[in-house]
Amino acid sequence: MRVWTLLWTLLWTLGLLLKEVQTWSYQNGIFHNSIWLEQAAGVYHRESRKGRYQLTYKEAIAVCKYEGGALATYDQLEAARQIGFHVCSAGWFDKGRVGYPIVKAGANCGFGKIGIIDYGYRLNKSERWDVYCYNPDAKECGGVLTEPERVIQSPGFPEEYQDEQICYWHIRVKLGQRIHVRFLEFDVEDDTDCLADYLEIYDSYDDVTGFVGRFCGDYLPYDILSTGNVMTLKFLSDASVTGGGFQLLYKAVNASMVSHNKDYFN
Ligand SMILES: [Ca+2]
Repeated sequence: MRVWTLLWTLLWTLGLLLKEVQTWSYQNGIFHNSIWLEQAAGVYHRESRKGRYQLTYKEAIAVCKYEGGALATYDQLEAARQIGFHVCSAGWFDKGRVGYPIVKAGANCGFGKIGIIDYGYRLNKSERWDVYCYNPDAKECGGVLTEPERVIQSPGFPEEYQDEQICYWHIRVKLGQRIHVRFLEFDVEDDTDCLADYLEIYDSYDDVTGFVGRFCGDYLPYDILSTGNVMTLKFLSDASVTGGGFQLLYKAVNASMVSHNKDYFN
């Protein structure tokens, strides 16, 4: 009897998972939900706050350690790759090795190969790359949001946010819907080009494609409407000077209604 109950629960969970998977997006045959996969496998990709390929080996170790993790091993990276983790950026991983995980062969990435594209153990640890970290218990602010309507706030709001925050919010509403974002309050350390603290918005389910804008200062950004049913928000604060934070409201709107120029918030 107990075996049947167990089996039933297992099948049910599997069914739910499969149902979920169907709603996620494939792009060029690649399972493009790397963030969820990152969480599932505990492996994730980070670049320096200064941009791509800026981390020495020592700095790469510090990035992972800061978030409570460690450099991913080759096996961890490969395990993540096998469930679809695909990133087209070379990063440090365990023992001073550099490479990146490729799921689908492409001319512009991975030399047309699939697997871990392995640059090997680097003799020069001052070379600058991104990094692959491993932390199955990573607890960050942000999350995956599927509600049709919700308020998103900077960590600790209405208190000031703290230094050294990294948050990712991935919004996914129903297929055929779009996401309308309205800012309610906004006060993020002001800086030319928003290099210190910022909120970035992507019209996609990752922070790789569909860049919409980077915001800081205390002007309320304009409303934003996604083109599809997914959106990503990334908030980052550096080591000093904070601000009041931000609060915004997103709402799912039916794509067919958008052309009527309605104000969905009234
Ligand atoms: Ca700051």
